[in-house]
Amino acid sequence: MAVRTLANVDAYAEHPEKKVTLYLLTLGFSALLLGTLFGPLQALNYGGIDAYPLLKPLVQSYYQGLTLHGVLNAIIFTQLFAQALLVYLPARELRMRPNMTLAWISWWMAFIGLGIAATPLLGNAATVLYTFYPPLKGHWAFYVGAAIFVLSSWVSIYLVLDLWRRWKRANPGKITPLVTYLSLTHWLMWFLASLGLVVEVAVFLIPWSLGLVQGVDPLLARTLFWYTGHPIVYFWLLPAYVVAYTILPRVAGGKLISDPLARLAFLLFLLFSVPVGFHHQFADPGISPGWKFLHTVLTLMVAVPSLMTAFTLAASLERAGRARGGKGLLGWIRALPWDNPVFLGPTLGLISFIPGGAGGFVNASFPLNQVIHNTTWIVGHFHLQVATMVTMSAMGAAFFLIPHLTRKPLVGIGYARASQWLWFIGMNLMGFALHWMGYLGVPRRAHISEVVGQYQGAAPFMALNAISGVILFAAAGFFFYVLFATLLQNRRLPEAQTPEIPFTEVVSGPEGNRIAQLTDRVGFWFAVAVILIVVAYGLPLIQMFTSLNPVPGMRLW
Ligand code: HEM
Ligand SMILES: [Cu+2]
Repeated sequence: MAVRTLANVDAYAEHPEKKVTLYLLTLGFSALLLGTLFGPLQALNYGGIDAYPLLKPLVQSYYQGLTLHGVLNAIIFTQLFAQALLVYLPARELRMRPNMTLAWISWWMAFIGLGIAATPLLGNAATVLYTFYPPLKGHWAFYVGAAIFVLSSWVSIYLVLDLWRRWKRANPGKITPLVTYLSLTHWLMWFLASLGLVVEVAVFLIPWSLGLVQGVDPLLARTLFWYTGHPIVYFWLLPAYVVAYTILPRVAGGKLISDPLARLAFLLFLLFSVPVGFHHQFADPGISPGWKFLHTVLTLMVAVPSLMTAFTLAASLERAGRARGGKGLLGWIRALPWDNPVFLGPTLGLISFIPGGAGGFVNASFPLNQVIHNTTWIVGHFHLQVATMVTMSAMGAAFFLIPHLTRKPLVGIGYARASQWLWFIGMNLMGFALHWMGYLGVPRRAHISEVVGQYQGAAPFMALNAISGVILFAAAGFFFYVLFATLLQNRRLPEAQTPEIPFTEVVSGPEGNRIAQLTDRVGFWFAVAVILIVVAYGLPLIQMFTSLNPVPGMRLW
């Protein structure tokens, strides 16, 4: 008896990977908490209300806050969530333990890298936004910390590859299980994708910020940045898709319609996520329109797996709704479990992804981009994508993952529900307003509340921004209350009641399916992905590397 009680005290004895997952998740959500604090203030700014004089001396400028917002939310939180979810889920699915030494190394690298980068950010020595385009020059610690943080994700790549290889060896001839397949393609894609950023930071920005070289070529730096900068959004998105494909159907009370289609979508992401970055450089000089056009076409290709996803998931949810007794054309929608916050997060996120994705087509269409480039339209677009779809899926996942990892039951389910609805409403209102203002020509990344008079035509939409800022502040408050009240309580469920990960069953499985078998040739597809990248980036990069034109850095803040 005594022994059993003791075992109960160390909740992680049997599953040490739970603890490292919890650490990654908690660090990620803490970054989100700090980063999100600035969001409502930015929304007020775009509503003509200036709260920044109140923040001095803690925060020196609007732009310092915006740098923290972008870095903590879009880089730190997203990566940590991917590292937590997409190592843990495959381990659980395969019933195997990841290499724990390396798992902890990945956590420490993330933690230390974050600490190093945070110091100059908080000290106003790297107010360069999360894109840190040269010649704006931040403190070296910002680049060094960011590099260590990103390299931590390479350890996660290795962890999943290692799990997969061990499983394959033990199960020769079998098709990779679904969650593991999705995670594996995600990590392989990220390996290829991250190379641009790693080269930009290691070869150019770090030596430059340390004073070892005098200048950096802005065009090459931006090209390397966007080589990673587009696929990084799929790196953020795919963990949300894993939740949507492999968990949501079960939570909705149904099954995933098709396992092979899910694999095919992720395979297409592996192939087409990277060779598209010039759609962020339509307005850049020094890249010929032919290359920009090629990237436009490839960008439209990478929309295909998301369109597929829309159909597969909508069909799975419809099936779930009908299984729950929903009748008629729309009755299945009402029958879904709208009172379950685990369902609400990813589902409301997916709904927001529809207008979000539509805007993405506009952004990607070469000439149309001229209308909205660098306006608030872009901010409206990606808040529907990353700040809604990805973030809400992570919130939904936290509602079941944290009880699963800690055996602590969710506290305040009503607040959890409210947080999801308010986040959804707030983001969609703000997204609408920012799109419209962008269309009217209001620039993004601007402390416009200092010059309100200039944008009178946008007044109604500015009012909407201010309102959505207040709604989102409440949404964030409710969510973080639930999160931390759950984590900090002492109650634990008995061992036997540990909630399991609600992995979905599938209607049509991979066995004997041609597509599933083809997709499982991971090495071959990886090689195809490399070839596509060489085709889309090889020549332009060679040209840029052989005609470098470095310019000195500046600090304008
Ligand atoms: C309370 C919720 C949030 C609100 C009200 C909010 C609001 C805003 C606003 C108004 C801007 C535009 C600032 C400007 O261009 O000057 C902005 C920028 C941005 N937000 Fe959010 N946001 C929120 C949450 C998030 C989340 C959860 C993420 C990502 C996971 C995110 C990622 C970003 C990024 C990447 C930028 C661009 C930063 C830049 O241009 O350098 N935001 N946000
Ligand atoms: Cu992009």
